[in-house]
Amino acid sequence: MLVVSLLFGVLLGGLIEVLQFFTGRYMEWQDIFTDMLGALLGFLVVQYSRPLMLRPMGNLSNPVIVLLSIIVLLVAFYSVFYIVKDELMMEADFPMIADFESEETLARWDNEFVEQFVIDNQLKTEGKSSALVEFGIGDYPGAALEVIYPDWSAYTFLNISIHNDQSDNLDVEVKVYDRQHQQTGYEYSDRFNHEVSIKPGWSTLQIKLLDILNSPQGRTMDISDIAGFSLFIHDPDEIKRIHLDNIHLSN
Ligand SMILES: [Ca+2]
Repeated sequence: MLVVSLLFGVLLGGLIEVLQFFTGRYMEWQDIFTDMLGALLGFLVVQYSRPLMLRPMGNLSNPVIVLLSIIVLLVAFYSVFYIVKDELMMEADFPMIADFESEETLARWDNEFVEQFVIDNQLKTEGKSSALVEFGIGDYPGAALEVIYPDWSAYTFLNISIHNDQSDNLDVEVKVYDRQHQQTGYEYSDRFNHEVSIKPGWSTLQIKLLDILNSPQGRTMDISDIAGFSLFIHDPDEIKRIHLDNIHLSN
């Protein structure tokens, strides 16, 4: 029973990870481990509740086991459904990359290295809302969009609306990289880095995709297989805030 539970967890977890990989998400072994732990926990719950059951273990006519199996299946299939739905939404919105119109799209970002990354309805250049990003004190606080539509080859410019909430200029760095960059170890010379000084208030940053294409040393970036985009600042000595909106490609 334990072996079956673990295998079931690993298989389902693996299926989700493979699906994420093929749709542009990262394969995270940590997630498979979490799925395994979930399966183990499910097994322990079944074991622990065995004395309370009316029928003996080991057959599918046991209502507790059937119920638990249904719950596990529903959770697993909800994850798959959620990923597919988000991928379709991302594809439909493209060449809009991030418009910050819904809370759920924030899940595409890695916001581990910022103090705050929330939808804000006060400031915006597009739609009803933007994202408030708060950078804490540290070496390179920043936010990275890691679930991204990869094929930028039909476009000429990357456009980003940035609101500098401070009353003096703020130096912001933009980073763009392709899948090969991830696979070869995130070398600084192998990605697009662009530092820009943003004046107080709204600015529209327009970056030529040709510059991104030619940025890696010794090769051209695969503009049809973009894997990530991030915004960060260097070593702030106090908390800095910006608003982000309308990150999109254009011709
Ligand atoms: Ca917006």
